[in-house]
Amino acid sequence: MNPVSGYETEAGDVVWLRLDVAVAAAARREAARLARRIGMAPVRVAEAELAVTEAATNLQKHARDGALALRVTAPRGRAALELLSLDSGPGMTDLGSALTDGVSGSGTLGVGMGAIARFADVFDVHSLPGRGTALLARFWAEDGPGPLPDSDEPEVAGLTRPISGEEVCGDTWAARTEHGSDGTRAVTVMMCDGLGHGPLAALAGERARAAFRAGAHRSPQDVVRALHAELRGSRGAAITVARADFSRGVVEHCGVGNVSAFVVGGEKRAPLLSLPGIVGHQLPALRPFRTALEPGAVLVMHSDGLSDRWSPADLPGLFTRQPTVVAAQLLGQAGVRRDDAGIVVARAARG
Ligand SMILES: [Mn+2]
Repeated sequence: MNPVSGYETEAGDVVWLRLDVAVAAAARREAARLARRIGMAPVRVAEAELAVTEAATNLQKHARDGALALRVTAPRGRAALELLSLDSGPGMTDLGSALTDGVSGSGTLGVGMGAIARFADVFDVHSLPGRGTALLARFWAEDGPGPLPDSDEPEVAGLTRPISGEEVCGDTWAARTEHGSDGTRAVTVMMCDGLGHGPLAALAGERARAAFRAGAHRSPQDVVRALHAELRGSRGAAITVARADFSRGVVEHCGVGNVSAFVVGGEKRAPLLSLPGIVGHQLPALRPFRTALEPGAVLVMHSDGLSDRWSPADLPGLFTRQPTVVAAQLLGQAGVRRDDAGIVVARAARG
């Protein structure tokens, strides 16, 4: 295949805000700071601030437990501010009315969600009644045409969250899409769990991302070998690299250490096996694995900061949502607090 276009994307800094009395003010301040950093026009900054404040107030009033995440991303090379809201219930039982301002005033999380949806350039939400809601609102840095170029490229997004008490995260991800001249659409994705947590684990993750960037157009096995060389002398990491070729319907992957990876299709998930070892310390004999990728299937890879005991059947409707919402909802439902957490999700473009 001869890639003629594509883009790289990777984990960046995520500002996590836990629920407390000051969450709305803190979220607003942080949103304004990030929005200005990417050159957003003042009027648009004010709108983003309003949406973020609304989301924070909603969580504070109605959620049992929850968090907001704010970050700068660049999906397909276009800078944006992203707001994610996660909660563990009660959740919205009626999304339809929740999206209509003033209709669902009866103490659900839906209050004001219509306002957030209207302000955002991209809005998506998934709710599990009684269990939790994940909401995404994206604000482009610059006004521009609605549809993105190359909209038939695969979609990929991830999310990381440090262990409680740490500022930096040892889990990280990176992805590179390929848009071949022969019409192929593929994405190569890395999930990396730097051993332990804190700055040294984060450093291993940084080195892994740099090596991944440098390793374009290689097979997953060769990328893992390159990562192994780059991570010598570091903490070491568990890493899975997978190349999902949506045109040919196949995933090729290579995993070393404890990263969970699945192809999810319908109510089933097929695990992508990894080999024992530590990237940077001890590499086993690598061999390629191939797994079928049915139309509509989604690739999910996450660290052990999420329990791997989730089931697609328990998450109805989730795997048709935006990859960011899939990642956020899975983190909310399966995340553990005693470790760094990282997840990345890739899917074919939806026509
Ligand atoms: Mn871990």
